[in-house]
Amino acid sequence: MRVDIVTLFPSMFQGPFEESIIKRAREKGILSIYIHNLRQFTHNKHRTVDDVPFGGGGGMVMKPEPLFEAVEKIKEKVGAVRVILLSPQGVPFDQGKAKELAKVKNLIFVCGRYEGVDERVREHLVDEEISIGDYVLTGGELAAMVVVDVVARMLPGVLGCEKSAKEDSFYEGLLDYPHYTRPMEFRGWKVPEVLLSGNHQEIRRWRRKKMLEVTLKKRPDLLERAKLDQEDKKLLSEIKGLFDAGKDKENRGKI
Ligand code: 4FV
Repeated sequence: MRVDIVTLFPSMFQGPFEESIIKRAREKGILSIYIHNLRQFTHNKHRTVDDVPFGGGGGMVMKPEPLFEAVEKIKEKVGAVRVILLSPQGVPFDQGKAKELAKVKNLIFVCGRYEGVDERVREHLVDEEISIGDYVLTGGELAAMVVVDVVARMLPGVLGCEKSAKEDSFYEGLLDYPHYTRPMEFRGWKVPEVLLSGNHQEIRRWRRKKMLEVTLKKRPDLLERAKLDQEDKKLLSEIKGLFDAGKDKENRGKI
């Protein structure tokens, strides 16, 4: 996969893409990342990339010309590419969107600043908009980093043998099961026996049950969308039974 990022702050990308998994993915040639300074695509003395909003109001708006020139220059070099604008108006980013983007060969990310980009950029230059959350960032750079990080993990060969993305939280729309490592007992807190049993059938069942339990407790909204098989539904009814019993006991306690 090739990723091109258009930004006013190229140096922001120094840290995140030069460590650990992303660094190795670049070294293995699975992922190549190119950072472009938007000012390179201006031609006046002040290298202007923004201007006052028509119709008045505070803040500045990013001009269309530098952004169009930047993206079109990259397209000349890269060919077929999907252009993504990071903005609060975008489609909420999630693992499903990441899985979809991981299948795309070339991506260009446009990082907004100030009040945002001129609307003609959104209408005529961008293929899709993505939002990483319902809050306002100072710029699209952090959002681009988040999206590239999540998508990179989904690329075949990026996650070594230690883990496959298939085991991820959210891969099947559920939260992850609890993880334990040595010591077996820490400050009197023990690791669940089943994980020490070597009985992989039992361990798989326990982990599945925990994924359902944790998701029911922390993100019941995800359960509606999750793909659950018969065994899951059976486990879930057991869990709900326990939950309700627990609630009743709790309520009885209150009386
Ligand atoms: C954002 C988000 C975001 C809006 C104005 C940058 C800022 C400024 N991007 N998900 N939430 N962008 O807040 O992606 O230009």
